[in-house]
Amino acid sequence: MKIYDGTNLRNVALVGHGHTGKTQLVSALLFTAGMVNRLGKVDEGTSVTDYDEEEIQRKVSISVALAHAEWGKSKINFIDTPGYNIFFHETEGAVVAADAALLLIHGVAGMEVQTEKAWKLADKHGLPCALVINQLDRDRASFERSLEAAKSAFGRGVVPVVLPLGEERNFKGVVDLVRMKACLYDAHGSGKAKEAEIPAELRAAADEAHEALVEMVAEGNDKLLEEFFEKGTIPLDDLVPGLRQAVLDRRVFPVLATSGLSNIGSENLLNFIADALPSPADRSEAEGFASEGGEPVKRRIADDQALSVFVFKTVADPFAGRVSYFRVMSGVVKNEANLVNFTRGGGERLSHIAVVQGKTQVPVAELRAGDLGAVAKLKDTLTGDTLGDKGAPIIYPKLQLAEPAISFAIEPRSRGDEDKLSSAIHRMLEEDSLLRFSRDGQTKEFLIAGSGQQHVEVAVAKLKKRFNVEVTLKAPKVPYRETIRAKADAQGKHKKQTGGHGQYGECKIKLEPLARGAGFEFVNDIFGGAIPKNFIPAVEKGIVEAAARGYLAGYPVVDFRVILYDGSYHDVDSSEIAFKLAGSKGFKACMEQAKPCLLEPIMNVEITVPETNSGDIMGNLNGRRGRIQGMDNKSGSAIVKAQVPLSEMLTYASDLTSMTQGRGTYSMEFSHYDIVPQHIADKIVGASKAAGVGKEEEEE
Ligand SMILES: Nc1nc2c(ncn2[C@@H]2O[C@H](COP(=O)(O)OP(=O)(O)OP(=O)(O)O)[C@@H](O)[C@H]2O)c(=O)[nH]1
Ligand SMILES: [Mg+2]
Repeated sequence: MKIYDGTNLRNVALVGHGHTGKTQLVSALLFTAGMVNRLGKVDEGTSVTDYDEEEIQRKVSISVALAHAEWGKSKINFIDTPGYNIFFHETEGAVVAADAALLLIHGVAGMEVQTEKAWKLADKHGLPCALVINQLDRDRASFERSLEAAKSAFGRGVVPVVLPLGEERNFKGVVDLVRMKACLYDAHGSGKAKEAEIPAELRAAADEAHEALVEMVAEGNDKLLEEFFEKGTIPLDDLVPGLRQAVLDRRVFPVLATSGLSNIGSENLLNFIADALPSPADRSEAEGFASEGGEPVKRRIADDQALSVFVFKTVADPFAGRVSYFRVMSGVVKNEANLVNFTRGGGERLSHIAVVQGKTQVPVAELRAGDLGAVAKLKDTLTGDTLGDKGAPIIYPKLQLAEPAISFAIEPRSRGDEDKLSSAIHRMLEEDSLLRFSRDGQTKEFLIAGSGQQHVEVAVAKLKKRFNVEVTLKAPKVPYRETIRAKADAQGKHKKQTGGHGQYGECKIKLEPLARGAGFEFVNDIFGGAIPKNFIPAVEKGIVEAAARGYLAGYPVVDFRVILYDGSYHDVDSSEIAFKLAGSKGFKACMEQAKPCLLEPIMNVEITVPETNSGDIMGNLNGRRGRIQGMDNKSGSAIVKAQVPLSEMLTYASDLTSMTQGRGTYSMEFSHYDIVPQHIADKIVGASKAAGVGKEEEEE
C-alpha cells in the first residue's frame, strides 16, 4: 500500500435510511476500483462491509465498518454506517472520522425518516454532503421524484451533477453534467464506463441541468460569476475547483445517480469523490481540549504537527481481541509507535497498525494526518479516547450518547455461562457504547439495556456466537416503588423472655407522606431517655431495612418521614437487635394504616412518524395510558410528545415498527414516579404474592 498524504485522502461516510443500499454500493465501488476481485452482494452474504455473522443473517448493517479504495492519485476511505434507527448511535459515533458524507436516497422510496436524521447529523458536524439516488435499476424508481423531494427538504443547494440514462431495468449509465459526456456502463457490472456523446433526446435537458449547476457553483464566487456573465459558461478547469469549493462551503449538495447492485454510475461516483469532495487537508483545524475539562485548543490537520490520534470505534474480535479504529488527527503515526493515552493516562504501543478492508486488516508502515487505520490489542484504550505524543497533549471531544430506551433481564443458561458472562459482556460494551449492563439490586437479575428490543437481541446473539455465552432474554422488571398516602401512628415491640437472657425493645413511631422524590427522613423526637441514645440508630436501621423490602409487593417504600417519639427499654434485656426488630414491627404496623400504594416510572416519550400515521399513534398511546403533550408537523413527519408509564412501553419498539412499516422512531427518558391506578396495582400486588415475595424474610 502506497502512503498517502492529506491532500490525496478522502474520508467518506455513507449515511442514509436503512436499506438504501450503502453497503451494496461500497462493495460495488471497491470492485470497480479493483480492490476486491468480485462484486460482493449483501443478499448473498458476500459484501465487504457487512461481514459480521449477525449482519449477514439479518441483511442489515449493525455496526460501522471501514473499507478503502485507491483511485487515481487518491485513497478513498469508506465508512459504511447503519441506517436503521436502533443502530444509528453507531453512525453518530463514526461521522467524526469523515470529511464528507454521501447521503443515500432510495430511488423508489425517496425521502425517508432516517434520510432527514442523517442529513441533520452531517449538518451538525458541518460535513460537506453529496446525495446519491441509488437503486435506480428497480421498478418504479425515479431520479426526478427523489430529486424533487430532496430539493424541497434540503433547499436549492441540491443540484444534480449527473442525469440518469435510461430508467428502471434500462438504467444503463449517466450523463456527466460537468464534462458533458454520456457514460455508458456494461451489463456485467464491471462498474467501468465508456464515454459517448449525449443522446440527442437528452441534449436539451442536459444543457439546462449543466447551466443550473454552473450557476449554482458561480453564485458564491465573484471571480467565477464574472466569468459566467462574460462567457455564459465556466471552463472545465475552473468549474471542477469551483464545485469543490462550493461543496466544501456547504453551498452546493451535488446529486449523483447509481445502482450498487448492477454497478452503474460507480466510476462517475469515484471520480466525483476524488475531484469534488474535500480532503482532510481542506479542513483546517481540529478542535479539542488541553486536558479533560480544560482549555479549548486547536490542532492543524497536518503531518508536521505533533501526533494525535482519535479512536472512534472499537471492535471486539474473539480472536484478535480489542481492535481500535482511529483517525490520525495530526502528525504521522508509525508502526510500533509508543504513545500516551491523554484521556486515561498510561502508555500504549501501537504494534501492527493497519488499514481496514471490511474484516481484513492490511499492515502499513505509517499513516499520515487525516488517514484512518486500525490497531489491535491496545491495553486501556476505548472508543472516544485520544492518544498522541507525550509532549503535546490534546483531547478531542467524546460523543455524548443518548440513554438506552429499554432494558431486559437476562439469565445465564448454565453455571458456565454465568462465569463467562461478565467478561464477554464487557468486551461487547467496549464495542457498542450504547449498551448498558447492570444488576438489579432487588431481584439480583442481570439487566442489559439498549436502544430497542432488536438492539438487545443482537447483543444476546453476539454473546452466543462470538463468546459462546448463552443467556435467556426475559421481560424486564419495571422498577416500581411503594409509598404512603396517609399519616399513621403505631407501636412496635419486640419482647422475648424464654429463660436466661431475654430481648426487649419498644418504639412508638409516626409515619407521614412526603413529596414525590423526597425519599426518606428520620426524626428523633425522644425526650427524657424513653429509649437510650445508643439504641436509636438501631430503630432507624430496622425501619430502613423493612422499607427497602417493601410492604405491598416487595418494592422499596419511598417518600415518607418517620418520627420516633416514644418507647421503652429494659436495663438487662435491651439490645440493638431488639430495637431493630421493634423498628421494623412498628413500621409494618404503621403501613397498615398509612394507605400504601404503588408508584411507577413515567417516561417522556418523543415519537417521530410519517404524518399519515399520527392518528394511529395517538390512539395507540391512549391505549397505553399515555398523556399526549403536543404534536408538531415537519416536512411530512409528525413529532408526538407524550408521557407514558414505562410498563406500557416495553413492547413499543416492535409495535411502532409494525404500525409504521419501520418508518417510525422514538426516544424516551425518565420523567417522574406516579401512583399506579388501583386496578393495575391490584394485579401487580397479586402477582408478587403469587411469586412469594416477602415470605422468606426475617422473623428472626
Ligand atoms: N435492485 C437493487 N437492489 C439493491 C441495490 N442496492 C442494494 N440493493 C438491495 O437492497 C437491500 C439493502 O441493501 P444494503 O446495501 O444492505 O442497504 P444499506 O443501506 O446498507 O442498509 P442498512 O445497512 O441496513 O442501513 C439489499 O437486499 C440489496 O441487495 C440496487 O442498486 N438495486
Ligand atoms: Mg448497510
